[in-house]
Amino acid sequence: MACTKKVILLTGGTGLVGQGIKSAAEQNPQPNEEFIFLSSKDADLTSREATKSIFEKHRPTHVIHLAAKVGGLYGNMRANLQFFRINMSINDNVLSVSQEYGVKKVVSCLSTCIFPDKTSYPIDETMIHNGAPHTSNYGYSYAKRMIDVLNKGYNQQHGTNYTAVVPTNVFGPHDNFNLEEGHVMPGLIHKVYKCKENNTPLTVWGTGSARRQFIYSLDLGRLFLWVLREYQETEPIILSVGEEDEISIKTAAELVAKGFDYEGEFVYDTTRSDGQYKKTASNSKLRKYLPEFKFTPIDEAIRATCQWFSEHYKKARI
Ligand code: NAP
Ligand code: GFB
Repeated sequence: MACTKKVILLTGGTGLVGQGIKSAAEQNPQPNEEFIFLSSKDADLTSREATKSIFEKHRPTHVIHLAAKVGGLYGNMRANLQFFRINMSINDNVLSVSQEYGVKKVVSCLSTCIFPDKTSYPIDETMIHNGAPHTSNYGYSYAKRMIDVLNKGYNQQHGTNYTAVVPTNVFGPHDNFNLEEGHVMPGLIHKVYKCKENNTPLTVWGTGSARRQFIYSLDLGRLFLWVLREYQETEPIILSVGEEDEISIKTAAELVAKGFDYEGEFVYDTTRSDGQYKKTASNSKLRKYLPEFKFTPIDEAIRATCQWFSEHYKKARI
């Protein structure tokens, strides 16, 4: 029996995570799936009218909702208000218009930084609303938590099938390598690339002792497709490597140096904040579903991203 055609609209499809899903879909295509990868140039989703017209144009049956104002620790600390307001309007427009256009399934993207800062570890999916997030990114975090609230409301009152995934820190090709706005992994990759070129020491911001779990965008892309195709729950699911794979920022910097065969000196700028010390997340719910899923070894994934950055330096977001 022929499978019904799926028209899958990816908001924020041109970014790091969107392009990770694109690679995964190209590696494992399904004949009944058509993907549309949107950028903000196709439609500014803070505008309800623009959101409606892009849905009118593509008439999606499924939505992967990634579009957001996204940034690293220092970008968030400078603009919590904008992170809250812009993401609140994007999320409300996309979910309400999805309901209006009868979209069968929406998979939205949260982040492990939204969990309470003062918590027991490891963090799991039941803890999303158990207390205030870290002060460095409360704007982004509360706006993301409201996606979970919106999902519950639409599912209860309109019988929709809206769910969400919760990745840890993501890295890979097509990331934002801007030093002030971007995340730590692309920041370190951009810095080491320049330090190697200029034969200068690497400055790591903060003490280097903070700890993070990092997921490669291509692995996250494969997991997103599994959620779209197989995951039937409306409750969120954490998409992450295991707790045992959590590393310090110092180790992340050492792995990036190895990725570029850089042997220069490391300097720690402790005038810069460490942000949240850790946000150790459990992936046991994911492992119940996918016990055999293989994550790309982090040194391999970092070396591949260093190579991508070297090859795309001129066109990359820096
Ligand atoms: P990204 O690389 O910065 O991409 C953001 C995407 O959103 C781009 O396609 C951008 O379009 C689009 N966008 C931004 N503002 C928009 C607007 N007003 N209207 C329409 N589209 C807009 O971000 P990312 O890292 O891939 O993040 C994707 C999702 O993953 C986000 O929801 C983020 O919260 C989540 N996430 C990311 C991480 C991480 O470590 N990066 C971790 C956990 C969760 P343009 O290309 O036109 O700018
Ligand atoms: O990825 P990142 O910017 O954000 O990581 P968070 C910040 C950690 O890396 C801090 C250290 O401990 C910094 O001191 N660090 C060292 C650096 N060198 C650098 C560098 O060159 N650039 C950056 N950016 N950091 C974000 C949230 O938190 O996590 C976002 O603010 C989002 O909202 C994201 O959720 C996934 O991991 O601290």
